[in-house]
Amino acid sequence: MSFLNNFSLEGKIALVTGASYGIGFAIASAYAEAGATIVFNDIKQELVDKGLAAYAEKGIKAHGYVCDVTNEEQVNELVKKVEEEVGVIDILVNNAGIIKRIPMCDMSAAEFRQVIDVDLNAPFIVSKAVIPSMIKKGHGKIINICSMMSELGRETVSAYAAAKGGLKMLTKNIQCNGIGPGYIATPQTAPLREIQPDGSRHPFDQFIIAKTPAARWGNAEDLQGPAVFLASDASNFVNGHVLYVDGGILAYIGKQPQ
Ligand code: NAP
Ligand code: GCO
Repeated sequence: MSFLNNFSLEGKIALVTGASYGIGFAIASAYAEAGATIVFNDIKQELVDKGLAAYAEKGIKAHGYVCDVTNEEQVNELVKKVEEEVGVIDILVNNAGIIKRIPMCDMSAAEFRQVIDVDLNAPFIVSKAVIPSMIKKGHGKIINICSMMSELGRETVSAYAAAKGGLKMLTKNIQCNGIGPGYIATPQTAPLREIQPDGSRHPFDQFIIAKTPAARWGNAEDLQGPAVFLASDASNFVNGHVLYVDGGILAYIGKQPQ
């Protein structure tokens, strides 16, 4: 049997949270191409419907559910429904996430808690809901979508960095790994790439291009290969690892002054 069969997700059921669009949608689409059945959730029915249509456009018959990942009751209900209607979840990607770009001294405790709730507490809640059936089945894979901010801070993302740093440590588990995307062009980073009134690129956009050895923003498709690897048998001996997919930013101290 070819070694490449280890990368197949044939016959697997994958739950990707918050995957109506963005990184989650790209990862779920790659999983479908690798043979998995796709299950995803979003907070609003209209977004679930939009997501179902987007998957259908790619020839993917996904299963979409409304569920707020911070709500333990809704999460337990989601997992129960998926197990009844689709089957036991083999692969969980904790992708759903938010960011609030507010300097720490201007951020309220409630805003801080909201980011921690979605980006750290929710991966714990969803993982806890799917693990029992994985244990019963004798296998399962969990992939946490961390961030470069699992390693670095920045003036306006202290809550997000705290959450993603915690998520990196929650990833230190068996058959659990993480992906740390760099700066990826999705709705979440759209404000950082807005064209300025004078038609110039956003200063942060220029900063990231200069800082990234690959000299570009990442796109969600850059994460598909790493995500399939971590969800497949090809990574069965890999545990607790965060795979950074960042165009080289974390590996590079910066251009030396001429
Ligand atoms: P995005 O475009 O903002 O999409 C986030 C998704 O999560 C949306 O579908 C959103 O649904 C959903 N979501 C948010 N809160 C939720 C909740 N409580 N329950 C259920 N779904 C919820 O973000 P993205 O750029 O695709 O990022 C996806 C993941 O990658 C996040 O964890 C993010 O932190 C991480 N990440 C992103 C980047 C980047 O540069 N883009 C880099 C590193 C890591 P709604 O639209 O209904 O809110
Ligand atoms: C920001 C960005 C980053 C990216 C990503 C980097 O405001 O700095 O949103 O946080 O989303 O997490 O890995």
